[in-house]
Amino acid sequence: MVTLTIDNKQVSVPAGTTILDAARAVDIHIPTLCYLREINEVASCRVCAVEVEGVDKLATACNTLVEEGMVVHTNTQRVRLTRKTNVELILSQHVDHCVTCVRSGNCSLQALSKAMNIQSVPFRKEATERPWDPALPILRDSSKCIKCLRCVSVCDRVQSLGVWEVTGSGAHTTVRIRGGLRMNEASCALCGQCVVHCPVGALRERDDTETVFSALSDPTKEVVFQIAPAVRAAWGESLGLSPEQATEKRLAAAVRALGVKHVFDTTFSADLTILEESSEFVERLSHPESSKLPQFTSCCPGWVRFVRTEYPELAGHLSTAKSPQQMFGAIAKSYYAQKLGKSAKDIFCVSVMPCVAKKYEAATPEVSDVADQDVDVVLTTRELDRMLRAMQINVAALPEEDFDSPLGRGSGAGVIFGVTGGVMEAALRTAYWKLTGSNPPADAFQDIRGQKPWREASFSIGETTLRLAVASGLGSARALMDALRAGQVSYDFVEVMACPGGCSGGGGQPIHDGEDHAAQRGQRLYALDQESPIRFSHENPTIQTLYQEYLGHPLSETAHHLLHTDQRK
Ligand code: HC0
Ligand code: SF4
Repeated sequence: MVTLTIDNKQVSVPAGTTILDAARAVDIHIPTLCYLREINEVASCRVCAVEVEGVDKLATACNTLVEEGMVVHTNTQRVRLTRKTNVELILSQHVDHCVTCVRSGNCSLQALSKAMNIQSVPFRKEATERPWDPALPILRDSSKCIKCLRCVSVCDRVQSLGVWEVTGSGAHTTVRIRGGLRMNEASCALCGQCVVHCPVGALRERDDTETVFSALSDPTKEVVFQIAPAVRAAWGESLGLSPEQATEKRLAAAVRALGVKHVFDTTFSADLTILEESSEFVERLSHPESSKLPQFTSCCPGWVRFVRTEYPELAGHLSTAKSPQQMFGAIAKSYYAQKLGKSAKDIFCVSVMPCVAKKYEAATPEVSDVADQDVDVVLTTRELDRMLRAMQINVAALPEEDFDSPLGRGSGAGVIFGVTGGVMEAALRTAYWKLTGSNPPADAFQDIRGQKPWREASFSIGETTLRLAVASGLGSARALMDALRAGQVSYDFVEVMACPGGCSGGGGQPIHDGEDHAAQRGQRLYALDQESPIRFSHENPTIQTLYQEYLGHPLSETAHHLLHTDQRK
């Protein structure tokens, strides 16, 4: 242990601790801006400056390690003025259009400026905002970039894609797409991790809320909403609701309060995905000579994009099952349209997703089979928040309501799609039933749970032993794929989600700067699964009816037409 003094308090911490963490251990707050634990510890903003006795220059607390006998002051006049000057310098490089900025009220620079009582900025920068490339769901506004380098580090160190690079130095430092490419030319997975780690409004998702408001006021449209599993674990966070208030049923009521008549649940089509994907898996297992094993899950568009661009020779391992989002769109515009006595063009299908890449997926032609786009608009969890605010809805006061029928009912297996490992676990519950004719205990496969970025398990089902792997975060996915390609590992089934923690930690979820909420949200989904009266996708009565009335059986011709795609295209 190392003992030091911070603001006259004695503190003992393990060797290798930073001054920042040592201070936090005794409740002394040192502000930070660019810092992201274990991801970005470059001290580029110098907002965490502190004075160390006997050292001339101020130290940066986030990356200076403690030393025995060190005496640190975090709140002297010199420290305060230096921090203030550093923030003023950053502000002079940042176009502060706060009133129209999507991050206003949730911006670390705005909060610091207020905390440091900065009331004017000596220099002002001109706005150089670029127009959207409408093909892409992510926009970078370089006039708001504060060169904290978080996007560079997250994309490089967590996602292994290195889309961003730094050029120039000093006041001329710029962050740009590597090699000066445009975003659509870069190997971006569109995961949105750079967006959720940007402390300001320099990176954001395309805002599609007005398109949805227009559809809601169009009397010729039946607006059908689907809400993704992981949204229920996070939607209340930015609306100031406690977890007890932010229930699924209050979420259904909130969406209905926007004027939506058909409030459905992607958990329903997650069950449908499981029926198709586990049937495909059992099929591949029974023909190992001619089948591509391991089978890869295919519901995460960031992952699918990653496989196609980085490992195209392995794209045939992706399940042909479409994602729950796209299956929902196809069923809403065919089966459900018929039930309403309408045609596909009358249905306007909106999905609320914790994901930015889902906007791209919905616009991909090969996953739409009923209309030009089976899902018309994808909103992130953050955009849902904006719509509720724009409509002045007091969500906390809404009584709980049920989702609509029939596409509003899902099983606990469908709910856990939103947490890393959940798709695999849900698929195994149904694969077991398919292989043995009876259900396993619902929690039989829980060894695959956890937040370890790449984990393995094996389970015996009847005569068969299955070797499984789960990864979340594309850096872990790359390690797994490289090992697979080199023959160092061998699996039957692999689940990958592009975002660390799975959809719970998705790039469209509420932003809590520098904090990771994925694991906590995942626990809420597991709790909902436990409480669910149906724990198996194949026991969802709505799914059973859908097959009886419309699809026939899993992998039928109709199912192939509506629910599958060639992921190698
Ligand atoms: Fe998925 Fe996801 S990607 S797991 O398959 O949860 O269900 O489509 O909606 O939420 O985004 C499912 C699909 C989601 C989430 C996401 C989740
Ligand atoms: Fe990198 Fe994901 Fe951002 Fe694309 S969306 S630049 S892959 S972090």
